[in-house]
Amino acid sequence: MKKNLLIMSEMPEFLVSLFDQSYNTFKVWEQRGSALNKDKEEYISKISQDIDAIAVMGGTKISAELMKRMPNLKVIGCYGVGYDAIDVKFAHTAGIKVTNTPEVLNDEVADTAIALMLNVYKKIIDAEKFARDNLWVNGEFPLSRKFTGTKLGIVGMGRIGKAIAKRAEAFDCIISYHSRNKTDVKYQYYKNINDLAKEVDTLCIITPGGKETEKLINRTVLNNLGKNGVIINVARGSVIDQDELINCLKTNVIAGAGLDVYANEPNIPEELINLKNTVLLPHIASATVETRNAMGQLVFDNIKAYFENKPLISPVV
Ligand code: NAP
Ligand code: 8YV
Repeated sequence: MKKNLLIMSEMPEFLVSLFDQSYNTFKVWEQRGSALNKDKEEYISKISQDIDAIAVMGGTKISAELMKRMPNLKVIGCYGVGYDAIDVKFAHTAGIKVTNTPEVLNDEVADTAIALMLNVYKKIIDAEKFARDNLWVNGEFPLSRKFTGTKLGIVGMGRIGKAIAKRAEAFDCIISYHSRNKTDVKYQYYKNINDLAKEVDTLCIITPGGKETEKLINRTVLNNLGKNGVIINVARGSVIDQDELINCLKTNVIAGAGLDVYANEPNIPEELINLKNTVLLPHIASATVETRNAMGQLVFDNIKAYFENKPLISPVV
């Protein structure tokens, strides 16, 4: 008998069609009416008793309350490596397996981090607009800053942190890092994030989100990074104190920021949008056809493995 799969948020067509072939699918995002949340809520209430599995985008919250309403729920497939939106602690106590999509997106996210660095330093986006607006006829575009050879501090030397470091080596960056534990890399380790911030030109954030890392990048870290310093965030908006970041960018306490993630997505504060020293992306670090396909396949394969009593490919432990 086919299992019942609740798809919480809109997912790529190929993945939905794979799911449609193997499961009875229930698509929450299609429940659009005048009162969106009320419609979704009523829909979930009608089917919750029968749900065996959930597939969900990384940004969609899966709370303990929601899981408690699904007595048959066995497995949650998260379409993303970051699972901070899922109450994993509760899931584990309730015997619900959680899977995520590590490794397959390392290259993509690292490429995006480097793209943000190059864009903040070399002002590529501003220069492109300048050329397109035909302003060159009035004079040269102002000089920007050299990225090659700068000191890069990576906060979170995990799978993606290492992929960023590998790329930064090609730019002759002097690389160092902070995480809670020293790891097996040749780069200089800083136990104290403020010591790292004092030392580097760029701080690139690539830790998980959630309570443990909330506002890890606070006013003190930004002060220590200093007036020539650049922040790059491809982790989660929660890792930076966003209000302090805005204050520091406005008053030139730091030089600039390249951001893919924000405190309250999909909302980007007007103040950040109006700043000239920011490069802003709409959480697209992993968003290419190739990488999203690989992530989708992994979500599918994990849920399939569960129902075939095979070992999960990438369980969250
Ligand atoms: P990972 O391999 O688990 O690496 C995480 C790193 O962060 C580790 O070095 C870990 O080291 C460090 N860390 C964890 N908690 C910390 C803390 N409290 N303070 C300092 N360092 C801490 O994860 P990954 O695969 O590289 O992914 C990292 C994160 O990137 C994901 O969780 C996700 O939030 C984000 N991400 C964003 C996008 C995007 O689209 N923007 C895409 C993919 C991933 P220790 O345990 O030693 O501290
Ligand atoms: C996804 C991400 O875009 O993997 C992650 O942690 O943030 C991104 O790759 C996000 O999870 C939406 O599904």
